[in-house]
Amino acid sequence: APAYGMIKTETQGRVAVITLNRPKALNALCSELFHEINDALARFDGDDAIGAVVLTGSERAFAAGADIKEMKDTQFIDNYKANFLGHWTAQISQMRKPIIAAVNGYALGGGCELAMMCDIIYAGEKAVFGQPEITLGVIPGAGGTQRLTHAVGKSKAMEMILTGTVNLTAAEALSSGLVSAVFPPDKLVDEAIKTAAKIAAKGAVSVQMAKEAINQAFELSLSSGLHFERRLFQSGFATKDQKEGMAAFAEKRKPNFTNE
Ligand code: CO8
Repeated sequence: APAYGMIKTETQGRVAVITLNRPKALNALCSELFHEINDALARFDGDDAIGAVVLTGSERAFAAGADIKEMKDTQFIDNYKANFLGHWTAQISQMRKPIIAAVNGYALGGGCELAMMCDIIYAGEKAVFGQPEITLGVIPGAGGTQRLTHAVGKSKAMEMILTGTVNLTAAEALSSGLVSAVFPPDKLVDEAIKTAAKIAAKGAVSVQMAKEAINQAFELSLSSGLHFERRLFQSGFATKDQKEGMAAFAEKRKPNFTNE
């Protein structure tokens, strides 16, 4: 593995764990940090030995947003030409393998957006989700106005983003559907790894198809989405994993998926 300075990576069986490790700035997302996240994500997405990824931070902060000090003096023309934020988010948006965000502490601004780019979010009991960009004179720039609205509905998203100070606790994030489970802070990452391991033990092709189909629910009409799902479902019968999974059920044994 490459020598990273701002993240740590490890693998546990078929699960890869990426830990943001810029504690002095509460994991504020600077170019260097994002470059490392993207590099690790690309590496794990291309590694057949990995079936799912867990992305986490520290107990104090998942990430306190984009690095305000780094971007404060940048100009429109440079951000526009470099497609600022677009180039940061391309890799994570095109990941074929599932990513679970394990969020302890602050997930603010770009930190909340980074969590929402993941496929599943688990929260520690003290997690805080918020979009404070308006207090800095700007708006969310990496999906906050879109993904948060899908997750928690218009009124709550408006309240959070327009005030910049109405945040969600872990319990509120759970009841609004932004996260799917809440755990004690010290158990959070292990629980995320457990779920990731469960997913990584399934047939990788069906996992990838399922993720692709669910994501189309945000893009397509119902009939087009159902059509997309049905075609993928039908093509599943071209895989060895389908034959193996159904044979194993009929023979009352555990399937041995080969990801083909
Ligand atoms: N950028 C740069 N440095 C930061 C950031 C940040 N976003 N957040 C915290 N830090 C630094 C602080 O400056 C401080 O550094 P130093 O010790 O050198 O002064 C250190 O981290 C510790 O922070 P605090 O002393 O402030 O710690 P507190 O416990 O008092 O407060 C808070 C914690 C509430 C999280 C506070 O730090 C805070 O409000 N941070 C800023 C939160 C924010 O406004 N985030 C939004 C940023 S804008 C954004 O994200 C745009 C979207 C871009 C998309 C990104 C792509 C995915």
